[in-house]
Amino acid sequence: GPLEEMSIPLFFAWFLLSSVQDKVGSTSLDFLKTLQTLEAFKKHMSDFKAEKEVDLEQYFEAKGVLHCTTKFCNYGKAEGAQEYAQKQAVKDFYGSTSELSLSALFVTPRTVGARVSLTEEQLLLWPADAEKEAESVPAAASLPLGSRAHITLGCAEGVEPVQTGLDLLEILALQQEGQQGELVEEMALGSLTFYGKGRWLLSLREPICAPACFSGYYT
Ligand code: ACK
Repeated sequence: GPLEEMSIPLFFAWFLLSSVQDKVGSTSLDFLKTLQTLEAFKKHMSDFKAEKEVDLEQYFEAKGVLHCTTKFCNYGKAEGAQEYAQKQAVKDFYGSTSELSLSALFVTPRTVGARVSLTEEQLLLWPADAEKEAESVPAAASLPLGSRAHITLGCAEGVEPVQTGLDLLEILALQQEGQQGELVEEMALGSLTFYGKGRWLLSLREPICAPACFSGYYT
């Protein structure tokens, strides 16, 4: 009935605890600030369809509370939403806190995000078809489970946050095809690689550990 349908959230996710929201947000801003000072970035600025200098801090807009989506349910209307909400692991872990490992930061002309490397236990909450559902990135179907796991840190004007995971999959698919990208620079935070078309990936030397609570988002 309608009451049962209403109990399925817009999406399930790990929500970063407030103590680390600011830390992750400022690490992301520092990265954008540094990136746009690099000559290598300036050289490829036209990928961002900016005529002169692009101010990445202005270019990307934050999208609310930082989280790592496991399943977009659209209140039960999305494919597989009911089945997901009824999974035993979802019930067991609902409301529990675990530590997300942020292993890379990435920037494209559409989004800025963090890659999340899930543990075996966290993968119990990962939908089996999350990577296959990324129709715009066909090669993603053969990537390991959990490859799409990310935190959206910002979106360009007119870009929906669902794009962040697709941008990450695109980069990982290139890596899988053997495209190593162009190692641009060793930064304090880690090594920066360019994959063409405005796609930049910073592999963090020390992953950022972010405690997060698994829950549903309703409003
Ligand atoms: O940044 P995100 O992971 O991308 O978090 C938001 C959240 O759900 C609420 O919109 C994600 N999202 C939206 N649509 C989809 C979709 N079709 N598949 C997977 N994730 C989605 C969005």
